[in-house]
Amino acid sequence: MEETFVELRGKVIRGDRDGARAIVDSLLEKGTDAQKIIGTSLIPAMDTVGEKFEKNEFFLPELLVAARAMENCMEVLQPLLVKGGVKPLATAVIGTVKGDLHDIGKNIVAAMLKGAGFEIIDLGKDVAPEKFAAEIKSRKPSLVGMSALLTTTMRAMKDTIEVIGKKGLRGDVKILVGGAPLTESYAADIGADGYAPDAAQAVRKARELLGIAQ
Ligand code: B1M
Repeated sequence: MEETFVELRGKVIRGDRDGARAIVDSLLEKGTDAQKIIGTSLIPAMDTVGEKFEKNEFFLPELLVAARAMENCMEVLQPLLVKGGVKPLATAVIGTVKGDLHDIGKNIVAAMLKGAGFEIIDLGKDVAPEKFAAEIKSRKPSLVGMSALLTTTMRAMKDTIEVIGKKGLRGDVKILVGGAPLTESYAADIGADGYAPDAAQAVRKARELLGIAQ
């Protein structure tokens, strides 16, 4: 089994989308848990791709094909993170902030929150502060989730929180932030209510912020 996870990691790193998907399909047929596949193979593959990019061993095209291979796997895995038929615990608006096109992690967080019983309004990526504010006004969520993967776009979270405040909506929602470059202290500095380093902890934090029993 370990060999299969290593093989899957390699296929995602090389951007072999069909090969990667075939392994995921066969792992699922054997009853392997979707979260285990994501955590053991797909996320480590993306970390390796990021490291190679930093070392100039990979360039943007390699980053893109690896991301497409991961997305091709997530197409079948994501629905499995979501259990249907439960009455929503609360509504959450979620998006990747302005200027940032990374959405793989945000999609996992959204799927896990959905799986935990949240109704999710996913605004996608490159979401302007005004869009977050408009959605809070019209959809009245209890939680807003923001994701950023670039050090240059972390600042957009602060801008978004400020715009939400200026529109008089800050008291209506709890704000949860996450993404690889973020830290607990950065989240506190920009006035977010909570930070989570990964999807499982995002669910835990979301429930905690809204006072929903764990
Ligand atoms: Co880009 N990229 N990228 N990239 N990319 C990174 C982030 C980078 C770290 C790579 C590197 O240099 N090592 C680097 C950022 C450096 C920095 O800012 N410090 C980088 C760069 C530089 C860039 C470009 C600028 C490259 C260029 O054009 N020269 C460019 C920017 C485009 C833009 O956004 N404007 C760019 C583009 C891209 C692609 C489009 C090719 C592609 C994204 C495709 C997509 O998302 N649809 C891409 C990819 C794939 C990556 C890496 C390799 C992988 C990201 C990923 O999907 N990880 C990444 C390196 C890395 O992260 N190791 C890299 C897997 C994912 C499951 O993890 O997103 O961290 P992650 O999500 C986690 C947690 O962070 C957390 O939970 C998730 C699940 O556990 N989390 C939350 C995330 N959101 C949360 C929200 C929460 C709570 C938790 O609450 C609401």
